[in-house]
Amino acid sequence: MASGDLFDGRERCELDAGVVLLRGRALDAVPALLAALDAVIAAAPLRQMVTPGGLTMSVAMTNCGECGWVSDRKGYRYATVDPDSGRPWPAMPPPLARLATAAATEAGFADFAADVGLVNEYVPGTRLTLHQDRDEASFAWPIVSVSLGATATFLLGGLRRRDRPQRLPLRHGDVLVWGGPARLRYHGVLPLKAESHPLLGERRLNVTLRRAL
Ligand code: MD3
Ligand code: FE
Repeated sequence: MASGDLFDGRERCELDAGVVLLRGRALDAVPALLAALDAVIAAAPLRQMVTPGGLTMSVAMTNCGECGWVSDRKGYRYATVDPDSGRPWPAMPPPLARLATAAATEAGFADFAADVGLVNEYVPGTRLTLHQDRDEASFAWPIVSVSLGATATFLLGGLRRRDRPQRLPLRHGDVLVWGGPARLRYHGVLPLKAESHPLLGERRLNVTLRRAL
């Protein structure tokens, strides 16, 4: 059998209406993506934000693009300026913008142009509780998620908080796109297990590419 026939970990699975998992879709771009993320994090360091209820989030976050997602005692919102520096967020790196548009197209969502890249950093124990992404101006656009580093277990819930979530591993290089009927589904991430990745160590970076404005 030719080596081209061997399964290389890349496949497209439609998990549910509007939820498309592109396994390994980001693998070719990993060096460019990691270099771009290093530059973003150097310009706008990762930080643990505070929720409106006064709790410090488990995930450390930063943003790139025309605006960024922020949380503080006043609420959740998109802001064009990094509140920690008073400067605009670093520009959206072209490799991230290209991957977002291509992955959205492959998932059936044409003409997607992200204006936000929200970067989430997970270390062992970091989790993200079940939530909806609803701070964007329009829910007509999909969201594209790129996973890098250690494997996480993500929770795919339903449209109501009480709907029992399905569990799915998200691995280095996986791209998940959700939109249309899935855009407002609840989702979260279980506490990261201590497991080392050759490039990122015991760390996971997830970038969600969104259209917020
Ligand atoms: C949306 N991030 O930043 S992305 C977030 O892995 C966020 O850092 C997670 O949720 C992370 O807001 C998850 C992947 C994801 C998975 C399933 C979903 C998002 C989803 C199902 C429905 C809607
Ligand atoms: Fe989310």
